Amino acid sequence: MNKRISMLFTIAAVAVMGATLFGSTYTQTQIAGQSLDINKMDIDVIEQIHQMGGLQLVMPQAFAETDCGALADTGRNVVEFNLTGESVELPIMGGKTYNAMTFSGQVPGPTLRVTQGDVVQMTLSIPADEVTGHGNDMHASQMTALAFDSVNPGETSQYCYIAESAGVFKYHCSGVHLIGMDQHVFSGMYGIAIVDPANGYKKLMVEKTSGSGELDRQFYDADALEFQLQFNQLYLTPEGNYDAGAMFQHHNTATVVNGIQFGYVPNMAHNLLIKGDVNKNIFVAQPWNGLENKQTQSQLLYVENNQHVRLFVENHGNEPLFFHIVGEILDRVTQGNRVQSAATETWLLGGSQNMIVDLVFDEPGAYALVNHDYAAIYTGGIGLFVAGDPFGLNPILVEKGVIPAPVASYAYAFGNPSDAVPPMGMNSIKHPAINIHGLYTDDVASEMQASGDYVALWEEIPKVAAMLTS
Ligand SMILES: [Cu+2]
Repeated sequence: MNKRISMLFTIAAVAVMGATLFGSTYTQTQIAGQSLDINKMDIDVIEQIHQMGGLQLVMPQAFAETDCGALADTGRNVVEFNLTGESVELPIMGGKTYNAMTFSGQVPGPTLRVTQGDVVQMTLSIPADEVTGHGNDMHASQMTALAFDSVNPGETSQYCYIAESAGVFKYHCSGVHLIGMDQHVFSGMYGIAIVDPANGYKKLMVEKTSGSGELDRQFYDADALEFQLQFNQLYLTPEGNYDAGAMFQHHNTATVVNGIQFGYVPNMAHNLLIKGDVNKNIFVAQPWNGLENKQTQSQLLYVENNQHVRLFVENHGNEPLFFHIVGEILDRVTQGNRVQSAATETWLLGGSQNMIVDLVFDEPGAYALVNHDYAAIYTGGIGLFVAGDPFGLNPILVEKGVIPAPVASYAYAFGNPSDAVPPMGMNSIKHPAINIHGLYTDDVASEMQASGDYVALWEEIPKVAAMLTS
């Protein structure tokens, strides 16, 4: 496309966006008819504006930044990020389903992980039978929002950008020309991009007092066991449809972590291990208890004691997130690539805000991560980390042959939930095993199982139970 035509399209697109944002009395037909018919535009007028410097207003650099070929030619590392926009039915608490919209059949969408300076090549495909168009606004990019315009069913669109800033960044559907963006996001079309700092993460310093009461600084290597925790709300009618009225009044019907209410709490297998009875719950709320839930059976987050743990946390919701871990102190909070706090009890994230939490779990035990808004806790905004072997299970697991030798965390026996584990980055400690857990369609879960990289606990738990009771 030559530059003049590009500019014309850009001007037209600005008009469309302006009309969509501010001109609520316009119909889409009027907008399209008015702004996209370049044959009726006065080329001389455009040229005059150009000579006056007026086109600076539409950020000419954006042409280069969205040009995938030009960016690839710079020699930078190019990372492809392919997404499909599809509406599906997914389970919610209480045995029902809701009408979800997803990136690639899962909520949240797949996590993108790149290094600062990489080129991201984002491709969004919408199947021909999809009921609506979808867009994708990636907050890790710094380019004109025009590139995020929606893609129609049966079509594919692509844009490229350089991930210039390190940190955690939301991406989300931008609706159909911004219309319905709220519905699409709260129905599940959100995810994160993690941009690792070009020079890697920093080692962690934890300041404590030693046994004699002396001030003591302990240092942990930059490599860490990593988790991702994405908070959001659901606004649903009893029939499982998006309830815009509830959203406008901030009356959410559920708080979700990685798409699920109470997704990281014990299940019947944990009941059996700790209480000796699958029916004796060990936690106040265990709504995803049974094997029949398959990939949505609740699972716990396992860490070792004295291990550097790094959490990538994003608040996708309309409500504030008061992130707290019961029984722990957040040893370091980083936003972007700058430390914001050390040794803080709770950190506040507003809507579409994120942070990286570094911490060490010193003592064996169960530690609840919460949104310390009590309404959020009781509607699902809680999950459990289990550090070390607080229940003294190592001897019995070894004796019964579940594991060959004592382990530093239960992750070695059962794995950590896949939806809480981000892709590996430059300072990632590999999880001992990863189990299939998440708000996935059955197709997504089947593909993960077929890959052989993940443990399907709904098949393994009966085998472990048989070993334990033999
Ligand atoms: Cu959408």
